[in-house]
Amino acid sequence: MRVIILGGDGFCGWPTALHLSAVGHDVHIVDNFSRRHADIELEASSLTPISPLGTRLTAWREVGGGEIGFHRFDVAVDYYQLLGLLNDLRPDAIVHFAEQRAAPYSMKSSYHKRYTVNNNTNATHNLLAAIVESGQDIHVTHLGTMGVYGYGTAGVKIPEGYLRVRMEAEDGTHVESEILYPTNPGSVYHTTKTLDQLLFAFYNKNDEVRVTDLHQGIVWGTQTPETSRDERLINRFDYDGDYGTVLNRFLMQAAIGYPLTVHGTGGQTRAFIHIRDTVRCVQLALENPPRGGERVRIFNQMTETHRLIDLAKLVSRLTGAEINLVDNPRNEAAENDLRVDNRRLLDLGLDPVTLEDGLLSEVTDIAQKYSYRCDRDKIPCRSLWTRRGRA
Ligand code: NAD
Ligand code: USQ
Repeated sequence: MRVIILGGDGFCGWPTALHLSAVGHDVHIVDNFSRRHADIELEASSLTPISPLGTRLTAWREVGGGEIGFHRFDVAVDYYQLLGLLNDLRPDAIVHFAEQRAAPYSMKSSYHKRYTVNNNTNATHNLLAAIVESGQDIHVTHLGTMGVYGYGTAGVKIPEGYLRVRMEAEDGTHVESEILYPTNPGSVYHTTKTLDQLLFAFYNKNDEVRVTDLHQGIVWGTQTPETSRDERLINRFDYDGDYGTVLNRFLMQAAIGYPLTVHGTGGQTRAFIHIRDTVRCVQLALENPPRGGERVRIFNQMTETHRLIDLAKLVSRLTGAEINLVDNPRNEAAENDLRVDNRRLLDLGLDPVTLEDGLLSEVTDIAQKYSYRCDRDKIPCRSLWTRRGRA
């Protein structure tokens, strides 16, 4: 299958590109390096020493992985380059990772809010409009987020995208329907993912664009079998207060003896998935596409849920790290339950990597090995979106 990967230089996109290439697909990356530019803006960098994309692609060729194409442009701006690429390559599928993905970054200032909305909404809309204008039947697989649902479920398992509802009509009879699960985003970033959902629903209804939307939890871990094949292929590992996600931050903090930064009481429950499962899930979604005319397919791409305080205790048990309950910089519920239906990817054959399997090796193989590259000043979360901190 010929696959274009939008955002293929990023944390999820790079290992996905290698994995799809390794299993025999013809892969082409599109990226504008906005994530690398954000590192320059934030004066932060990946804990792991990532190579320039050209070096990565040469290394992949040299280890026998094959040719991966690269096209540098901004999907949110360069519409005619995108359309031209679709007409040249005539791909079977496009995987869409090309969005600004950090909630704290999206809440830093009005500039960051506007950038995130412009970038994410226009990237998704340009993609859909270009597919329609190209006249091709291309399957879009999009990386969405569990955060579109919000994290409070009143004890109900979050279904995969759609909610069955029963409404009372004026004559007292009942009408049943399935609607998109009501959105409840917690940041400007998460809000853009709810806007994406509406764009997909419209283009699917109006133009029969085939879409799989993967509502992914927090990704942890760094390497996949392919990125481990040569140090030039190493994946990025973000630990700074804007882009670092919670479990990878805890692992790095444990490795350098920095008390684990639990926001508030740590009663927040979130969904998690290992990066090795991310790449497999994308493969499963691509190789099992929706039929023509099928509504947008939504899979909950997560494998475990955990309370943050329990995660911190687990990391502390494994490493002896101290736990520090810090003021929560975010406007979010202090505690929540989270139960999630994820049967559809399991039914397609996903065999999850569990936290218990992978945590310790992640601390030793990655976090400790590269701890000399850590800048401790970049660890605190300085993006505040509580009322007291609003700019
Ligand atoms: P990332 O920032 O590492 O990668 C995104 C890539 O897209 C970067 O290489 C960036 O340069 C590129 N990009 C962004 N805007 C672009 C544009 N307009 N044109 C061209 N390229 C552009 O992020 P990631 O962690 O790999 O996340 C990828 C996707 O997965 C995101 O959409 C994110 O919302 C979703 N996701 C990530 C996680 C996670 O924990 N990392 C969890 C759930 C969902
Ligand atoms: N948190 C801490 N300590 C830290 C960092 C974070 O307690 O040092 C807390 C946050 O307050 C929050 C939770 O951990 O309650 C998760 O924060 P996070 O930064 O790990 O994840 P989040 O902001 O939700 O975003 C990440 C990705 C995003 C993706 C999302 C999936 O950056 O792209 O969409 O996870 S989900 O969380 O399921 O919505």
